Amino acid sequence: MSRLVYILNGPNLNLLGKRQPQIYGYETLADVEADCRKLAGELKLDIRFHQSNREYEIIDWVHEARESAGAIVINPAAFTHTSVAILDALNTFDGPVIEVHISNVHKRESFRHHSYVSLRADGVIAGLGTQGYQLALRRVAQLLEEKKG
Ligand code: CA2
Repeated sequence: MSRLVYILNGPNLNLLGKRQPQIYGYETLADVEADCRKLAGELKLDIRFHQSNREYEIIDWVHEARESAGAIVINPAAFTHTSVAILDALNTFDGPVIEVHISNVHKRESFRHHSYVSLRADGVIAGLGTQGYQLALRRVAQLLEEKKG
């Protein structure tokens, strides 16, 4: 099983740390990527870290992951609540999928309470801030170990 993990981020997450810190905190997406790279090194995982404001790019990365990756960590951002297309793409991926939300979506507007991606995700992390990405990576490392047997 490949130890490559795709970490995918949806629309507006490029603004992380620059707006609405009361909801999303002060870390930028570059900080999150650096933290993930450091932890991935410790866990002996390789990562591809991407962000896009375009749904089709996220779908294309999921297709790429099908060819080479062992797991996907995804914060689909607003596409969480709207995208059957991302759900369909994730359903073609065989390895573990962990869904991450920085904020506690269940404490927010009701339209954030439903996630299409959760219909595929093996685990969901919400409301733990940007630390959620690292917790997701730790879980993925464990699941990949278990699969190795
Ligand atoms: O809590 C999360 O991680 C979300 O996925 C973030 C999405 C939101 O639509 C989801 O309901 C929950 C929004 C991402 C926007 O990111 C920003 C970051 C900083 C400033 C403005 C937007």
